Amino acid sequence: MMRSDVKNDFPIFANWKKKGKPLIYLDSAATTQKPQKVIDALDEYYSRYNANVHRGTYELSQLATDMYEEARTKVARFINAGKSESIVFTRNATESLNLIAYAWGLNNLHKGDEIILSEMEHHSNLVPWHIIARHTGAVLKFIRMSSDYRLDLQSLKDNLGPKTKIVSVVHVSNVLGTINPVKEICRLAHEAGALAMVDGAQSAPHMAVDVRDIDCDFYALSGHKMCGPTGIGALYAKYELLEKMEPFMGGGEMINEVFPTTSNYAKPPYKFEAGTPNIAGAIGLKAAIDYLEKCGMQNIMEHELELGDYAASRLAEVEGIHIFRPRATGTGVLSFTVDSVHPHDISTILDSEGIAIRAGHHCAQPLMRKLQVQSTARASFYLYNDKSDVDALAGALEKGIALFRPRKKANVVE
Ligand code: 7TS
Repeated sequence: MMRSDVKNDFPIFANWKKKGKPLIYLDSAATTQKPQKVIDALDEYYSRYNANVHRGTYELSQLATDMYEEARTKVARFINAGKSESIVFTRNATESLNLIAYAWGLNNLHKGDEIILSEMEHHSNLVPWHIIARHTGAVLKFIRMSSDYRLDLQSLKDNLGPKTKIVSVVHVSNVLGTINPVKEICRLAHEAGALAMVDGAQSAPHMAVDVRDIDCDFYALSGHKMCGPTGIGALYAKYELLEKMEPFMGGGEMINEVFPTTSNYAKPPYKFEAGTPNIAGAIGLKAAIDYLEKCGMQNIMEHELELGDYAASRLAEVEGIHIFRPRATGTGVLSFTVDSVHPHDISTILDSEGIAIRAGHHCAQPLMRKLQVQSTARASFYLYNDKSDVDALAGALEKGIALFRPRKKANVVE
Protein backbone atom coordinates (compact mmCIF):
# COMPACT_ATOMS: atom_id res chain seq x y z
CA MET A 1 0.00 0.00 0.00
CA MET A 2 1.21 3.47 -0.85
CA ARG A 3 1.41 5.93 2.06
CA SER A 4 -1.48 8.39 1.85
CA ASP A 5 0.78 11.40 2.56
CA VAL A 6 3.28 10.83 -0.28
CA LYS A 7 2.33 14.17 -1.88
CA ASN A 8 3.88 15.95 1.11
CA ASP A 9 7.31 14.65 0.05
CA PHE A 10 7.07 16.77 -3.14
CA PRO A 11 7.25 20.53 -2.46
CA ILE A 12 5.68 21.47 -5.79
CA PHE A 13 2.26 20.35 -4.57
CA ALA A 14 2.37 22.98 -1.82
CA ASN A 15 3.95 25.63 -4.02
CA TRP A 16 2.03 25.59 -7.30
CA LYS A 17 -1.53 26.76 -7.28
CA LYS A 18 -3.60 27.71 -10.28
CA LYS A 19 -6.29 30.25 -9.36
CA GLY A 20 -6.15 28.86 -5.83
CA LYS A 21 -6.69 25.31 -7.06
CA PRO A 22 -4.20 22.62 -6.05
CA LEU A 23 -2.01 21.01 -8.69
CA ILE A 24 -3.31 17.72 -10.03
CA TYR A 25 -0.31 16.47 -11.95
CA LEU A 26 -1.12 13.73 -14.45
CA ASP A 27 1.84 14.01 -16.80
CA SER A 28 4.46 11.87 -15.09
CA ALA A 29 5.17 9.93 -18.29
CA ALA A 30 6.65 13.20 -19.61
CA THR A 31 8.57 14.00 -16.43
CA THR A 32 7.99 13.33 -12.76
CA GLN A 33 7.95 15.76 -9.86
CA LYS A 34 10.93 15.76 -7.51
CA PRO A 35 10.87 14.85 -3.82
CA GLN A 36 12.56 17.18 -1.33
CA LYS A 37 15.22 14.49 -0.74
CA VAL A 38 16.40 14.81 -4.35
CA ILE A 39 16.39 18.61 -4.23
CA ASP A 40 18.40 18.42 -0.97
CA ALA A 41 20.94 16.03 -2.52
CA LEU A 42 21.60 18.50 -5.36
CA ASP A 43 21.87 21.39 -2.94
CA GLU A 44 24.23 19.44 -0.72
CA TYR A 45 26.52 18.50 -3.61
CA TYR A 46 26.83 22.07 -4.84
CA SER A 47 27.15 23.62 -1.40
CA ARG A 48 29.36 21.02 0.33
CA TYR A 49 31.51 18.94 -2.05
CA ASN A 50 31.40 20.34 -5.57
CA ALA A 51 34.50 19.39 -7.56
CA ASN A 52 35.25 17.66 -10.84
CA VAL A 53 35.53 13.87 -10.76
CA HIS A 54 38.24 11.35 -11.67
CA ARG A 55 41.01 13.95 -12.00
CA GLY A 56 41.58 15.76 -8.74
CA THR A 57 44.30 14.52 -6.42
CA TYR A 58 42.80 16.49 -3.55
CA GLU A 59 40.25 15.35 -0.99
CA LEU A 60 37.31 17.38 -2.23
CA SER A 61 37.56 15.91 -5.71
CA GLN A 62 37.98 12.44 -4.23
CA LEU A 63 34.76 12.92 -2.28
CA ALA A 64 32.85 14.07 -5.39
CA THR A 65 34.27 11.07 -7.30
CA ASP A 66 33.22 8.65 -4.55
CA MET A 67 29.67 10.04 -4.57
CA TYR A 68 29.46 9.89 -8.37
CA GLU A 69 30.67 6.27 -8.40
CA GLU A 70 28.31 5.38 -5.57
CA ALA A 71 25.49 6.63 -7.80
CA ARG A 72 26.67 4.27 -10.54
CA THR A 73 26.63 1.36 -8.09
CA LYS A 74 23.14 2.39 -6.99
CA VAL A 75 21.79 2.35 -10.56
CA ALA A 76 23.48 -1.01 -11.16
CA ARG A 77 21.84 -2.56 -8.08
CA PHE A 78 18.47 -0.97 -8.89
CA ILE A 79 18.22 -2.83 -12.20
CA ASN A 80 20.36 -5.80 -11.07
CA ALA A 81 23.10 -5.08 -13.59
CA GLY A 82 25.59 -7.34 -11.79
CA LYS A 83 28.54 -4.96 -12.05
CA SER A 84 28.59 -1.20 -11.85
CA GLU A 85 30.98 -1.03 -14.84
CA SER A 86 28.02 -2.06 -16.98
CA ILE A 87 26.38 1.32 -16.30
CA VAL A 88 27.23 4.29 -18.50
CA PHE A 89 25.87 7.65 -17.40
CA THR A 90 24.20 9.58 -20.21
CA ARG A 91 21.93 12.62 -20.45
CA ASN A 92 18.70 10.62 -20.78
CA ALA A 93 17.15 7.54 -22.39
CA THR A 94 17.40 9.24 -25.79
CA GLU A 95 21.18 9.52 -25.48
CA SER A 96 21.46 5.92 -24.24
CA LEU A 97 19.57 4.70 -27.30
CA ASN A 98 21.61 6.90 -29.64
CA LEU A 99 24.82 5.67 -28.05
CA ILE A 100 24.01 2.11 -29.08
CA ALA A 101 22.70 3.10 -32.50
CA TYR A 102 25.90 5.02 -33.25
CA ALA A 103 28.66 3.25 -31.31
CA TRP A 104 27.39 -0.27 -32.00
CA GLY A 105 25.20 0.19 -35.09
CA LEU A 106 27.57 2.20 -37.27
CA ASN A 107 30.35 -0.34 -36.76
CA ASN A 108 28.39 -3.57 -36.87
CA LEU A 109 25.63 -3.10 -39.42
CA HIS A 110 26.10 -3.58 -43.15
CA LYS A 111 23.98 -3.32 -46.26
CA GLY A 112 21.00 -5.65 -46.06
CA ASP A 113 21.32 -6.33 -42.30
CA GLU A 114 18.02 -6.09 -40.48
CA ILE A 115 16.99 -4.09 -37.41
CA ILE A 116 13.68 -5.06 -35.81
CA LEU A 117 11.71 -2.44 -33.89
CA SER A 118 8.01 -2.36 -32.98
CA GLU A 119 4.98 -0.36 -34.07
CA MET A 120 4.75 1.33 -30.67
CA GLU A 121 8.21 2.92 -30.41
CA HIS A 122 8.92 6.40 -29.13
CA HIS A 123 10.81 8.49 -31.70
CA SER A 124 13.93 8.03 -29.53
CA ASN A 125 14.06 4.37 -30.50
CA LEU A 126 13.14 5.05 -34.09
CA VAL A 127 14.87 8.13 -35.50
CA PRO A 128 18.42 7.06 -34.46
CA TRP A 129 17.86 3.81 -36.37
CA HIS A 130 16.60 5.75 -39.42
CA ILE A 131 19.91 7.62 -39.42
CA ILE A 132 22.02 4.49 -38.91
CA ALA A 133 20.07 2.58 -41.58
CA ARG A 134 20.74 5.42 -44.02
CA HIS A 135 24.48 5.31 -43.25
CA THR A 136 24.87 1.53 -43.34
CA GLY A 137 22.22 0.31 -45.79
CA ALA A 138 20.56 -1.74 -43.03
CA VAL A 139 16.81 -2.34 -43.27
CA LEU A 140 14.13 -1.67 -40.63
CA LYS A 141 11.38 -4.18 -39.84
CA PHE A 142 8.55 -3.91 -37.35
CA ILE A 143 6.78 -6.13 -34.83
CA ARG A 144 3.07 -5.59 -35.45
CA MET A 145 0.64 -4.47 -32.77
CA SER A 146 -2.60 -6.36 -32.20
CA SER A 147 -6.07 -4.79 -31.87
CA ASP A 148 -5.63 -5.15 -28.07
CA TYR A 149 -2.56 -2.86 -28.20
CA ARG A 150 -0.06 -5.67 -27.59
CA LEU A 151 2.91 -6.79 -29.62
CA ASP A 152 2.21 -9.78 -31.82
CA LEU A 153 5.10 -12.15 -31.12
CA GLN A 154 4.25 -14.21 -34.19
CA SER A 155 5.12 -11.18 -36.28
CA LEU A 156 8.47 -10.96 -34.45
CA LYS A 157 9.10 -14.64 -35.23
CA ASP A 158 8.15 -14.03 -38.87
CA ASN A 159 10.56 -11.11 -39.12
CA LEU A 160 13.51 -12.76 -37.38
CA GLY A 161 16.05 -14.39 -39.65
CA PRO A 162 19.76 -14.76 -40.38
CA LYS A 163 19.99 -11.09 -41.40
CA THR A 164 18.56 -9.81 -38.10
CA LYS A 165 21.33 -8.09 -36.14
CA ILE A 166 19.40 -6.30 -33.40
CA VAL A 167 15.89 -6.19 -31.95
CA SER A 168 15.10 -2.99 -30.04
CA VAL A 169 11.76 -2.55 -28.31
CA VAL A 170 10.06 -0.39 -25.76
CA HIS A 171 9.43 -2.09 -22.40
CA VAL A 172 6.34 -0.03 -21.48
CA SER A 173 4.59 2.09 -24.11
CA ASN A 174 4.36 5.78 -23.19
CA VAL A 175 1.07 6.02 -25.10
CA LEU A 176 -0.72 2.74 -24.37
CA GLY A 177 0.81 1.64 -21.09
CA THR A 178 1.28 -1.83 -22.56
CA ILE A 179 3.95 -3.86 -20.77
CA ASN A 180 5.78 -5.78 -23.46
CA PRO A 181 7.11 -9.32 -22.87
CA VAL A 182 10.72 -8.21 -23.20
CA LYS A 183 12.20 -11.35 -21.67
CA GLU A 184 10.56 -13.48 -24.36
CA ILE A 185 11.50 -10.94 -27.06
CA CYS A 186 15.17 -11.03 -25.96
CA ARG A 187 15.11 -14.84 -25.92
CA LEU A 188 13.76 -14.96 -29.46
CA ALA A 189 16.28 -12.37 -30.65
CA HIS A 190 19.18 -14.31 -29.14
CA GLU A 191 17.92 -17.58 -30.58
CA ALA A 192 18.17 -15.92 -34.01
CA GLY A 193 21.71 -14.72 -33.23
CA ALA A 194 20.72 -11.06 -32.81
CA LEU A 195 21.31 -8.61 -29.97
CA ALA A 196 18.41 -7.18 -27.97
CA MET A 197 17.89 -3.68 -26.60
CA VAL A 198 15.10 -2.50 -24.30
CA ASP A 199 13.90 1.10 -24.01
CA GLY A 200 13.17 1.26 -20.30
CA ALA A 201 12.25 4.96 -20.08
CA GLN A 202 8.74 4.02 -18.89
CA SER A 203 9.56 0.83 -17.00
CA ALA A 204 12.46 1.68 -14.66
CA PRO A 205 10.39 4.36 -12.85
CA HIS A 206 7.37 2.15 -12.30
CA MET A 207 8.34 -1.47 -11.65
CA ALA A 208 11.15 -3.65 -10.37
CA VAL A 209 13.44 -4.26 -13.35
CA ASP A 210 16.02 -7.03 -13.52
CA VAL A 211 18.10 -6.61 -16.66
CA ARG A 212 19.93 -9.91 -16.14
CA ASP A 213 16.68 -11.81 -15.80
CA ILE A 214 15.34 -10.08 -18.94
CA ASP A 215 18.74 -10.93 -20.47
CA CYS A 216 18.77 -7.82 -22.66
CA ASP A 217 22.10 -6.71 -24.07
CA PHE A 218 21.27 -3.02 -23.65
CA TYR A 219 18.73 -1.15 -21.50
CA ALA A 220 18.08 2.62 -21.48
CA LEU A 221 16.57 4.78 -18.72
CA SER A 222 15.99 8.46 -17.91
CA GLY A 223 16.50 9.94 -14.42
CA HIS A 224 13.91 12.69 -14.73
CA LYS A 225 11.09 10.16 -15.26
CA MET A 226 11.89 8.47 -11.94
CA CYS A 227 11.92 11.41 -9.51
CA GLY A 228 15.51 12.31 -10.43
CA PRO A 229 16.90 15.49 -11.98
CA THR A 230 16.79 16.30 -15.68
CA GLY A 231 19.94 15.79 -17.74
CA ILE A 232 20.91 12.41 -16.27
CA GLY A 233 20.17 8.99 -17.70
CA ALA A 234 21.83 5.62 -17.87
CA LEU A 235 22.66 2.89 -20.30
CA TYR A 236 23.09 -0.67 -19.11
CA ALA A 237 25.12 -2.89 -21.42
CA LYS A 238 26.66 -6.31 -21.07
CA TYR A 239 30.27 -5.51 -20.22
CA GLU A 240 31.83 -7.65 -22.93
CA LEU A 241 29.81 -5.73 -25.54
CA LEU A 242 30.94 -2.39 -24.12
CA GLU A 243 34.53 -3.62 -24.31
CA LYS A 244 34.18 -4.42 -28.00
CA MET A 245 32.36 -1.21 -28.93
CA GLU A 246 33.95 1.90 -30.40
CA PRO A 247 33.42 5.12 -28.40
CA PHE A 248 30.40 7.33 -29.08
CA MET A 249 32.14 10.65 -28.39
CA GLY A 250 35.77 11.60 -27.94
CA GLY A 251 37.29 13.99 -25.41
CA GLY A 252 38.57 14.15 -21.86
CA GLU A 253 37.93 11.33 -19.37
CA MET A 254 37.44 8.65 -22.05
CA ILE A 255 41.08 8.15 -23.08
CA ASN A 256 44.05 6.14 -21.97
CA GLU A 257 46.82 7.74 -24.07
CA VAL A 258 46.64 10.47 -26.70
CA PHE A 259 49.24 11.20 -29.42
CA PRO A 260 49.04 13.87 -32.12
CA THR A 261 47.42 11.60 -34.68
CA THR A 262 45.97 8.75 -32.65
CA SER A 263 44.65 7.79 -29.25
CA ASN A 264 43.56 4.75 -27.28
CA TYR A 265 40.74 4.56 -24.84
CA ALA A 266 39.94 4.05 -21.19
CA LYS A 267 38.06 0.94 -20.09
CA PRO A 268 34.24 0.99 -20.06
CA PRO A 269 32.21 2.65 -18.72
CA TYR A 270 34.64 5.63 -18.89
CA LYS A 271 35.25 5.05 -22.60
CA PHE A 272 31.67 6.23 -23.11
CA GLU A 273 31.69 9.21 -20.74
CA ALA A 274 33.62 11.89 -22.63
CA GLY A 275 33.92 15.26 -20.89
CA THR A 276 32.82 16.35 -17.45
CA PRO A 277 29.74 14.30 -16.60
CA ASN A 278 26.54 15.45 -14.92
CA ILE A 279 27.92 14.85 -11.43
CA ALA A 280 25.07 16.56 -9.61
CA GLY A 281 22.57 14.71 -11.78
CA ALA A 282 24.05 11.32 -10.92
CA ILE A 283 24.02 12.17 -7.21
CA GLY A 284 20.42 13.36 -7.52
CA LEU A 285 19.51 10.15 -9.33
CA LYS A 286 20.96 8.13 -6.47
CA ALA A 287 18.77 10.07 -4.04
CA ALA A 288 15.76 9.43 -6.30
CA ILE A 289 16.43 5.69 -6.36
CA ASP A 290 16.85 5.67 -2.56
CA TYR A 291 13.48 7.37 -2.34
CA LEU A 292 11.74 4.98 -4.78
CA GLU A 293 13.21 1.95 -3.04
CA LYS A 294 11.92 3.21 0.29
CA CYS A 295 8.43 3.49 -1.21
CA GLY A 296 8.91 0.00 -2.72
CA MET A 297 8.82 -0.70 -6.45
CA GLN A 298 6.17 -3.38 -6.02
CA ASN A 299 4.00 -0.91 -4.09
CA ILE A 300 4.48 1.74 -6.77
CA MET A 301 3.50 -0.61 -9.56
CA GLU A 302 0.41 -1.92 -7.77
CA HIS A 303 -0.65 1.61 -6.87
CA GLU A 304 -0.36 2.85 -10.46
CA LEU A 305 -2.13 -0.15 -11.88
CA GLU A 306 -4.99 0.38 -9.47
CA LEU A 307 -5.23 4.06 -10.45
CA GLY A 308 -4.98 3.19 -14.15
CA ASP A 309 -7.80 0.66 -13.86
CA TYR A 310 -9.91 3.02 -11.78
CA ALA A 311 -9.35 5.86 -14.26
CA ALA A 312 -10.20 3.61 -17.22
CA SER A 313 -13.51 2.62 -15.58
CA ARG A 314 -14.37 6.19 -14.53
CA LEU A 315 -13.54 7.68 -17.91
CA ALA A 316 -15.41 4.93 -19.77
CA GLU A 317 -18.59 6.69 -18.56
CA VAL A 318 -17.75 9.85 -20.52
CA GLU A 319 -19.89 10.11 -23.65
CA GLY A 320 -17.95 9.70 -26.91
CA ILE A 321 -14.67 8.62 -25.25
CA HIS A 322 -12.22 6.17 -26.86
CA ILE A 323 -9.62 4.66 -24.57
CA PHE A 324 -6.40 3.21 -26.00
CA ARG A 325 -5.30 0.68 -23.40
CA PRO A 326 -4.92 -3.11 -23.34
CA ARG A 327 -7.81 -4.98 -21.68
CA ALA A 328 -5.83 -6.71 -18.93
CA THR A 329 -2.53 -5.63 -17.40
CA GLY A 330 -2.01 -1.99 -18.19
CA THR A 331 -0.12 0.55 -16.12
CA GLY A 332 -0.79 4.06 -14.93
CA VAL A 333 -0.88 5.43 -18.48
CA LEU A 334 -4.22 6.25 -20.05
CA SER A 335 -4.58 7.69 -23.54
CA PHE A 336 -7.95 8.73 -24.88
CA THR A 337 -9.83 10.83 -27.37
CA VAL A 338 -13.32 12.28 -27.11
CA ASP A 339 -15.53 12.59 -30.19
CA SER A 340 -15.64 16.11 -31.61
CA VAL A 341 -13.26 17.59 -29.01
CA HIS A 342 -9.60 18.07 -29.98
CA PRO A 343 -7.11 16.62 -27.45
CA HIS A 344 -5.50 20.06 -27.09
CA ASP A 345 -8.89 21.50 -26.12
CA ILE A 346 -9.30 18.72 -23.56
CA SER A 347 -5.91 19.63 -22.10
CA THR A 348 -6.82 23.34 -22.01
CA ILE A 349 -10.16 22.64 -20.33
CA LEU A 350 -8.44 20.52 -17.69
CA ASP A 351 -5.67 23.05 -17.17
CA SER A 352 -8.24 25.65 -16.19
CA GLU A 353 -9.12 23.27 -13.31
CA GLY A 354 -5.48 22.87 -12.29
CA ILE A 355 -5.19 19.45 -13.94
CA ALA A 356 -2.06 18.85 -16.03
CA ILE A 357 -2.30 16.18 -18.71
CA ARG A 358 -0.47 15.75 -22.02
CA ALA A 359 -2.06 16.15 -25.44
CA GLY A 360 -0.30 15.46 -28.73
CA HIS A 361 1.41 12.65 -30.60
CA HIS A 362 3.62 11.79 -27.61
CA CYS A 363 6.65 11.41 -29.90
CA ALA A 364 5.07 8.33 -31.44
CA GLN A 365 3.76 9.48 -34.81
CA PRO A 366 3.85 6.04 -36.48
CA LEU A 367 1.78 4.67 -33.59
CA MET A 368 -0.71 7.56 -33.94
CA ARG A 369 -1.16 6.63 -37.62
CA LYS A 370 -1.71 3.01 -36.66
CA LEU A 371 -4.35 4.13 -34.14
CA GLN A 372 -5.82 6.33 -36.90
CA VAL A 373 -5.65 9.49 -34.83
CA GLN A 374 -3.47 12.58 -35.09
CA SER A 375 -3.10 12.91 -31.36
CA THR A 376 -4.54 11.75 -28.05
CA ALA A 377 -5.03 13.16 -24.58
CA ARG A 378 -2.99 11.23 -22.01
CA ALA A 379 -3.20 11.05 -18.24
CA SER A 380 -0.27 9.31 -16.58
CA PHE A 381 -0.19 8.47 -12.89
CA TYR A 382 2.64 8.04 -10.43
CA LEU A 383 3.15 7.29 -6.77
CA TYR A 384 1.97 10.75 -5.65
CA ASN A 385 -1.43 10.48 -7.36
CA ASP A 386 -4.51 9.04 -5.72
CA LYS A 387 -8.16 8.30 -6.49
CA SER A 388 -9.19 11.87 -5.73
CA ASP A 389 -7.01 12.97 -8.68
CA VAL A 390 -8.85 10.52 -10.93
CA ASP A 391 -12.21 11.77 -9.64
CA ALA A 392 -11.14 15.36 -10.35
CA LEU A 393 -10.08 14.35 -13.87
CA ALA A 394 -13.37 12.56 -14.59
CA GLY A 395 -15.44 15.41 -13.12
CA ALA A 396 -13.61 18.16 -15.00
CA LEU A 397 -13.79 16.16 -18.23
CA GLU A 398 -17.56 15.62 -17.97
CA LYS A 399 -18.15 19.26 -17.15
CA GLY A 400 -15.69 20.68 -19.66
CA ILE A 401 -16.56 18.71 -22.74
CA ALA A 402 -20.25 19.42 -22.31
CA LEU A 403 -19.31 22.94 -23.46
CA PHE A 404 -18.02 21.57 -26.77
CA ARG A 405 -21.03 19.43 -27.52
CA PRO A 406 -23.61 20.81 -29.99
CA ARG A 407 -26.48 22.12 -27.84
CA LYS A 408 -29.89 20.50 -28.22
CA LYS A 409 -32.33 23.01 -29.73
CA ALA A 410 -34.95 24.31 -27.29
CA ASN A 411 -38.57 23.72 -28.28
CA VAL A 412 -39.82 26.78 -30.00
CA VAL A 413 -43.51 27.57 -29.62
CA GLU A 414 -44.81 29.59 -32.53
N1 7TS B 1 11.34 6.21 -24.65
C1 7TS B 1 10.10 6.30 -24.15
C2 7TS B 1 9.23 5.08 -24.12
C3 7TS B 1 9.62 7.51 -23.67
O1 7TS B 1 8.40 7.58 -23.16
C4 7TS B 1 10.46 8.65 -23.72
C5 7TS B 1 9.96 10.00 -23.30
C6 7TS B 1 11.75 8.49 -24.22
C7 7TS B 1 12.16 7.26 -24.68
C8 7TS B 1 12.72 9.61 -24.24
O2 7TS B 1 13.03 10.01 -22.95
P1 7TS B 1 13.99 11.27 -22.72
O3 7TS B 1 14.07 11.38 -21.25
O4 7TS B 1 15.28 10.90 -23.34
O5 7TS B 1 13.34 12.42 -23.38
N2 7TS B 1 8.58 10.15 -23.31
C9 7TS B 1 7.89 11.30 -23.18
C10 7TS B 1 6.50 11.36 -23.14
O6 7TS B 1 5.76 10.37 -23.20
N3 7TS B 1 6.12 12.65 -23.00
O7 7TS B 1 7.19 13.42 -22.97
C11 7TS B 1 8.32 12.59 -23.08
